[in-house]
Amino acid sequence: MNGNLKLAVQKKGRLTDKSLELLRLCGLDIENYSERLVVSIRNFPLDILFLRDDDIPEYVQDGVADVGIVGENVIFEKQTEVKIQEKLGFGRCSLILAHPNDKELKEIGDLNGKTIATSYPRILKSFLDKNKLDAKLIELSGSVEIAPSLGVADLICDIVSTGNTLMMNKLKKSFKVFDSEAVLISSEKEFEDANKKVILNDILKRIRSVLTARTSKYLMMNIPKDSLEKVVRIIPALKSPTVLHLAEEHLLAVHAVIPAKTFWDIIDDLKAAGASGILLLPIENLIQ
Ligand code: PRT
Ligand code: ZN
Repeated sequence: MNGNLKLAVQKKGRLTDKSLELLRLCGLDIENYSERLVVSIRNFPLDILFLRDDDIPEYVQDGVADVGIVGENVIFEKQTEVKIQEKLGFGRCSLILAHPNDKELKEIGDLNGKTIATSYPRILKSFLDKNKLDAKLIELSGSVEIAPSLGVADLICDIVSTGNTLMMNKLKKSFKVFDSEAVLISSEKEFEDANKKVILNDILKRIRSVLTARTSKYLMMNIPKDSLEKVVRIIPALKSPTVLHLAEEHLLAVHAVIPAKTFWDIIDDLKAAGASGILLLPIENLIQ
């Protein structure tokens, strides 16, 4: 026991690289971790435990790990008692019901009497119960998408992100069961070691700063002095823009942090107001 916060991360899979990238952006110096079960961070009181994603909710619930990064789909399937501390904005996917292209499914009631193959029996069962549906459930641990063509099931209930797997297996989406993304979880119970709470709050503060920075950009431009009022009205800045004098007297430089997605909506208005030399830069961290 070294007093470090123990964070469980998927050992090898879709969430591994993104989880480690997020931690690196939080300033954590992660050494080469290949094939190691536990890695201690040199410049932060944190140990990373590399585990199968299916085990992470239970390990966090039982206190083997203090916190973990895992998909919401796994948490709900495992029905563990854990607290979601932060949604992390990656690993986005949906659990959906799909059926062969040449079949029809008009309304949700048409699921009655059907056979559905899935690796998510608990989530599917609660969806069926909530909608008062009576369908037969077949649990498969993988390759769920081939179940209809093998004649094993009428439908599947599986994770989809791009939809390519459905297309390649001639399947069509019918109903969405739920949306998922990677989240940071902790146990429902308070930590016994108060210092771990301090470490968790520090890492959460850093994660939130990285996440806000991802959706924000730094906008810079030069404008004619007399356009200032107009330009300030156009910019959807998070805080009041910075205005700087330039060597050329009739010009001003304006800098602002804006929500990234608004850039293309305001660019024409900025140009019409006389803005020139417009630059949009990424932000690594943003402390509000
Ligand atoms: O070995 P371990 O048990 O740790 O990993 P795993 O194989 O169980 O999980 P992994 O690495 O495949 O996925 C980890 C997590 O990533 C999942 O629990 C989800 O939260 C999330 N995620 C995001 C996905 C997908 N996108 C995804 N597309 N998980 C699985 N898929 C699979 C899906 O099951 C289907 O087979 O990809 C296929 C569909 O993808 P598209 O792009 O063709 O629609
Ligand atoms: Zn898994």
